[in-house]
Amino acid sequence: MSGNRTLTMIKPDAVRKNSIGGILQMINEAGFRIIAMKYTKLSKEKAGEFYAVHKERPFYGELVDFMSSGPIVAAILEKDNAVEDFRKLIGATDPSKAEEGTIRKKYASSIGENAVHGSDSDENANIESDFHFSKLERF
Ligand code: 3AN
Repeated sequence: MSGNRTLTMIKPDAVRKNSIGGILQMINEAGFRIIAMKYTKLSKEKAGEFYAVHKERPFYGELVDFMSSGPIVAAILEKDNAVEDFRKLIGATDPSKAEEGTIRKKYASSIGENAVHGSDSDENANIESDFHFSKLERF
């Protein structure tokens, strides 16, 4: 059975462009409820830890530098079938391939600076939620 929670981050590029409000509106209008949320900044070390699964990829260094380049918004979102439905809402990793009506189509500028993160499995949603939030920060 698929789970009902996912973890998102509004990335530094979208925060710099003042897109937090627009992105949160799209998330709420798509039927996701916010369970936890914080405005924070990842150190290089924490960004490296978050993306450790991509350690061997050629873009890992770039990704860690970018994700620690400015503040982000992290949030846990709730909805039936959350992981899959949120991946649909954010659109393809490469914004030039993202469908009309998706967050990345509207707010992302490149494959590296692509505005939002969404967990890719229920297991990772749990791991990533625990990375950002204690149990007491969830409502
Ligand atoms: P997604 O975020 O759609 O799950 P992943 O898991 O393949 O995509 O990649 C994680 C993150 O790594 C992406 N959000 C993006 O910021 C970055 N990334 C992926 N592919 C590239 C690439 N070819 N060049 C630079 N950054 C990339």
